[in-house]
Amino acid sequence: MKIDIITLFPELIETYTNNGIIGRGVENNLLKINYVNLREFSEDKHKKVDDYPYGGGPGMLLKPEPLYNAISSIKRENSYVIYLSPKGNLFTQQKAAEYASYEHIIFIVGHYEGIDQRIIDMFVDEEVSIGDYVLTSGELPALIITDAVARLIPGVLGSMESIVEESHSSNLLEYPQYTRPEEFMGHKVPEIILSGNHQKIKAWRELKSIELTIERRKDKLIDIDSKEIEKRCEKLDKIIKRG
Ligand code: 4HQ
Repeated sequence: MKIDIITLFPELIETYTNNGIIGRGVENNLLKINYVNLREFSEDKHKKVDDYPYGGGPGMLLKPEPLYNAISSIKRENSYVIYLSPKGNLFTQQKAAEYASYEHIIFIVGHYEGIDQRIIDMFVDEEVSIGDYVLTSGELPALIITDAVARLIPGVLGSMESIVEESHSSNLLEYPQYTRPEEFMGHKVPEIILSGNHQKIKAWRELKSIELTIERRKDKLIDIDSKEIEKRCEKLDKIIKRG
């Protein structure tokens, strides 16, 4: 997979993708991340890339011509063009999995008040938002999506980091985890975790995941019959309490 990021501040994001797990994935040729400096595509002698909005209003917009030139320089038959904006479709793990199968993703990173609508209408396949808050620019959203997508590319996560996301628990929040020492400032690790009984530990973890999801994120469970959840909890409870 190749990811192109059209931005005014390539150096701002390069540091992140050159390091850590993503950096290793790039080094191992599992994905390619390329930066396109929008300023280099300005036709203006002052390298101007922004202008005032027609009709008035606050802030500046990115002009269409440099964006068109930048997109044209990299767009291929199989490119998927994403514009980051709070108006977009909400980015989720499901979307990350979908994007991970694409051959080429182009991110258009806006600044100021955004970009000329005609670029969105003519060249953008999807407007995507990372959440309901307003940022100063699209660099962080592009990085966040790149990060979530990259870790799903086979081989990017090493055996140390890789977690097999079991289909039945993928919609649940993660269970609590503990490491040494057994007792920390008077607080003990739950006994069952130390029991060595893997079946019981597995059941306890799933039960904790379900409880936590009901407590914090009921919205993740709307597609599941609450009777089914109840039955599952009873079954897990029986395993945990078995003699
Ligand atoms: N932006 N999810 C870029 C966002 C945003 C978001 C605000 C996008 C500023 C220029 N992007 N514009 N939330 O807050 O993706």
